[in-house]
Amino acid sequence: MKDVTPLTEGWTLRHEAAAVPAQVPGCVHTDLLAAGLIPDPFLGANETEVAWVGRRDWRYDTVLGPRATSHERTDLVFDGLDTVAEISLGERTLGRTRNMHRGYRFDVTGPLGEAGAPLAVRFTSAYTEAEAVRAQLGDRPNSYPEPFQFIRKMACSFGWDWGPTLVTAGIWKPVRLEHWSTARLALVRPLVTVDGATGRVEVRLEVERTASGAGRPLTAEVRIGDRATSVRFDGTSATVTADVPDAALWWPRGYGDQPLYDCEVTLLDESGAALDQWSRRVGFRTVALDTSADEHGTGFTLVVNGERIFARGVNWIPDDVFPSRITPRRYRERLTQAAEAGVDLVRVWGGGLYESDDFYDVCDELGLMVWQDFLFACAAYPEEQPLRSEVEAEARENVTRLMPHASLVLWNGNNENLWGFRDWQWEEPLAGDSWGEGYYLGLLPRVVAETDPTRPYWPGSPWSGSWDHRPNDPAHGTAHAWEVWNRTDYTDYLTDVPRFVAEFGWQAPPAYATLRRALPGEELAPDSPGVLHHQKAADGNGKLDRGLAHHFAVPPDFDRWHYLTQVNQARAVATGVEHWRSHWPVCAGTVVWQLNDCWPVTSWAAVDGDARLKPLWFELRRLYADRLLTVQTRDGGPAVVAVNQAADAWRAGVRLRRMTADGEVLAEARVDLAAPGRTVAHAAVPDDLLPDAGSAKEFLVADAGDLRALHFPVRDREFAYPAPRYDVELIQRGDRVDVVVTARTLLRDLLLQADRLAPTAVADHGLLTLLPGERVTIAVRGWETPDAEAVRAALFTVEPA
Ligand code: BMA
Repeated sequence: MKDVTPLTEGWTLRHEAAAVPAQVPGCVHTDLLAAGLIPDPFLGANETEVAWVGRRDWRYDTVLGPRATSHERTDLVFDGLDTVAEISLGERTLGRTRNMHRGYRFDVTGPLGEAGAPLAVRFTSAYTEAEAVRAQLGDRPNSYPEPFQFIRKMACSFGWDWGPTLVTAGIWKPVRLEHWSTARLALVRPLVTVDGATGRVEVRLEVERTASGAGRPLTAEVRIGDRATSVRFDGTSATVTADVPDAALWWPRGYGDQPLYDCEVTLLDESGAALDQWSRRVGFRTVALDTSADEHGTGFTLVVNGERIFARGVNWIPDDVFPSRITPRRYRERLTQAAEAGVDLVRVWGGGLYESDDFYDVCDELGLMVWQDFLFACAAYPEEQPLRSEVEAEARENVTRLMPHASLVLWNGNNENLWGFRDWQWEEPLAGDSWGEGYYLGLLPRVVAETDPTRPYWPGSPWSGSWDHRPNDPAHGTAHAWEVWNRTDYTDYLTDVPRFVAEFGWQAPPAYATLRRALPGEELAPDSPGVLHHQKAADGNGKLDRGLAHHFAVPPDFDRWHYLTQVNQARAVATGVEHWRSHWPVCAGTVVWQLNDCWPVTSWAAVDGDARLKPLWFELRRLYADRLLTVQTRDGGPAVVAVNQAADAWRAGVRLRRMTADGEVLAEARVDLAAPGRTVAHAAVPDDLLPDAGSAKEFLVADAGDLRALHFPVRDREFAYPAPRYDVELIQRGDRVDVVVTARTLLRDLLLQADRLAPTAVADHGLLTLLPGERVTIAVRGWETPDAEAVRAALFTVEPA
């Protein structure tokens, strides 16, 4: 049987004349940080101070000990090198690499002598490589002033509109020695399908043989549960098909369970001795993308096990700008945060990574569908060498690696590049140069079809299905709704019904405690130097303020600015999701930009860079619940809408109240809605329930069970809010403190910023609107020193203009 020796210990990183201990997997920045040689780039403006690190070459060293193996072959295997590296063992150069998204294997068979042999990995700055390729192939348009499209490296490490420019290098994934004889499993591709009640795994495998192993009969055995199937073969490839009768289906969360089956592939020699083994978990489900034309345009609906699904999505970016720091535990924490917000689809965005298997394992377990972009974002990408063969190799490797995962439902060619070519004036400067079209419409669909034909492929996001329509035409395929954040007001989400909204979002600062930690000593202001440094979007704060000014008077002080920008973020996303979900099945998904952050920053994220939940996260939990009650416009007037994504029918008795800001009920009525499973039902709001927009103090409250929808006919700054009054009571209950707030007036978007009580404190509610007399209990955990005055200082609510 193959032997594996991990090579993660004993590395050093050479810095000037000294050698500092190096972590493998790891990267230069985290090693320098651990050695106290650079300040934490996430704090203050240290990012700028450490920019030199990305421009330098670096070297990692270790020693391979003397070899005590009886195996015929020894391979040195790197799962990932970031990025431009030369690997040498003793005097011998083993190879050179230029792609972060691939693994590398070198034959290092042979004795190393008593003392072993030095192993060195020399990294050239990614800038040197990217700039050289750019010089060779000619510049191409992109969205940021960095050469990220000229090198196969996580694009956002060069900086993004939410990310710092921290161009690192290092051995970012595990490295090991593999000792083997006769043959090893070089490639295992399980094609998982469902045929009636039978689950089928067709394993296509390729083996590599030693010279003495050539031509020897081998057996490949596939075991699923207690059933085994095998074939004998003497070449370098074989196919073994294993059937699982009455297979339990894997479902996205909310649609059923996530049964996973252990699938084990064993390679045996003619004596029956095991040579190599591969094991993963697989899940049985079918997945299709329905993009048929209809009276509304070209649809874009995911269909799993025959069930058409409205995707409740979020976009995922690398969870750390230094991805070697992302542990399995951290993936689980972040993805659980997504699942607990009601999310059922995560789109892995093309400026980041093909994530580690740990990510997809958690998605398999939680029933989170994964839409995986190929790694191209916001740029024209050259199709010539040396990039073309890297792209092909990387695509084949990652499609193969990820195909066991039941959660993976879609491969997508790129982020915004087809759109950029057509609508961002790229065509003229390109002057006929290649720009990536051949990847998205040629190479990548071919790689997916050849490697994993069980999954749908879509050329890009946004993309309309053909060049007949502009890539971002909302009536066709996927659309990104960015005009609204960039230029208008969030109420403009209501102007159309795209078939699938793959990106839209609104910025807000991170939690207070996150900013406080990131900006030590700074007096926080919306435009203080650190706050601005941790805002990477072009005119980001201008957009925040203009977005705010449509609804509120922009407050001069930081605390209220911080609160209101977070309210605006939640309201913006709510406006989009409520509207688009209410138009199911014409619209078949919303993928909020973005779930997470990669450092502490003002961004579109729902979970900030220190893992704290922004009010948007709590709002998502309401917006993405199976049942959503909302007030929308239908046939020219307000209607109450019941969106029911559960399997069971929802019969909603909705109590409607037309109220005033003082709590007076002007009219009351009941409407009954019946929404069969996975449908939407609506009913017009009766005329006498319509709040009078002219009065500036009337609004509509719709209640169904514990769900509530509110409709204010005028904007906040025109609304006659009362001066907010409430009572607060604290009740200690074991390790939590219940904060009981009783409203004495209308309280709109009441928020307890628990992290202001203590950096460790978390609350179980986000924004809450209370009518006069209503009471809510907010449970706070992680708060050792309960104090009513502190609570009052951490409670915010909308105030009269
Ligand atoms: C789209 C995304 C990202 C970006 C976001 C916010 O362009 O694909 O590139 O971060 O919008 O501007």
